[in-house]
Amino acid sequence: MKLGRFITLEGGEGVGKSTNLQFIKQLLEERQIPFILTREPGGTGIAERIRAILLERQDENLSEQAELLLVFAARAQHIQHVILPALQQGLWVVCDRFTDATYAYQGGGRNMDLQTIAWLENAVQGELRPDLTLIFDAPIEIGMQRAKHRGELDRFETEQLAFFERVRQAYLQRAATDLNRYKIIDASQALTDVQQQLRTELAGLWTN
Ligand code: Z5A
Repeated sequence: MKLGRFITLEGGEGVGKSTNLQFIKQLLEERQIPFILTREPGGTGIAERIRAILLERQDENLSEQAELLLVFAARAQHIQHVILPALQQGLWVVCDRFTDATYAYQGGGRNMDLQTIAWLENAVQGELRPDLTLIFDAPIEIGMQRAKHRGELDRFETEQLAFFERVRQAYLQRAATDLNRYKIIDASQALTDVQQQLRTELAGLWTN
C-alpha cells in the first residue's frame, strides 16, 4: 500500500495555523483523501499531558533542557502511536506544528544548540520527515493582535517580542534550506488570499 503524506503547519503565534488546518481538511475531503488531523505538542493521551506541563505557568521554573526533552518525549509517543501507524495505513497526516517548531522555539527562541536538537530529531524520528511544511509567516504584531482575545496567556505567550522575532527568523532560515519541502505562506493577507496560496502549494501533492 502507498504510504500517506505527511504535512505540517508551522509559524508563530496567532498566524492562522488552526484556522487553515480546517481549510486543508476541506480540501482533502473534496478529494476524498483519507486523513487525520493532529497537533504537537500532543496527539496522544500521554503527549497531551506533556503539552499541559509545557504550556502551564507554574511556580517551579521549567528548565530549557527539560522543555526540550519534554517536547521530544511527547513527539516520540505521537510518532509511535499516531503518525507512523496512520502513514502506514495510507492515511495522510496533517499536523499543527512538528519538529520545525523545536528548531524555531527552542533553537531560535531559546538559543539552544541546534546540533543537540538535530541529534534528538534523528534519535526520535529515524528517517521520518514531513513531505511538505507550510510556514505561515506574518509580522509578530499581526499574530499577537489576532491571538490577543484568547484569555489567559500560556507559558510561551508570556515571552518578549524579541523571542518571537528570533522564532520567526529561525523558521525563515529553515525554509531557505529546502525550497521543495518548505513553502512560505504570507499569513498577513486576508484569509481568502491565504487560502488561495494554500490551494496553489497543495496542488503539487494531488498529482504526485
Ligand atoms: N512549541 C515548542 O516550543 N516546541 C515545539 O517543538 C512545539 C511547540 C511543537 C503551543 O503551540 C506552543 O508550543 C507554541 C510553541 C510551543 N507556543 N507558542 N506561542 P500552539 O500551536 O498550540 O499555539 P499557538 O502558536 O499559540 O497557536 P495559535 O495561537 O492557536 O495560533 P494559530 O493556530 O496559528 O492561529 P488561529 O487560532 O488559527 O488564528 C488566530 C486568530 O486569527 C483567530 O481568531 C482567526 O480567526 C484569526 N485569523 C486567522 N487567519 C486570519 C487572517 N488571514 N486574517 C485575519 N484573521 C485571521
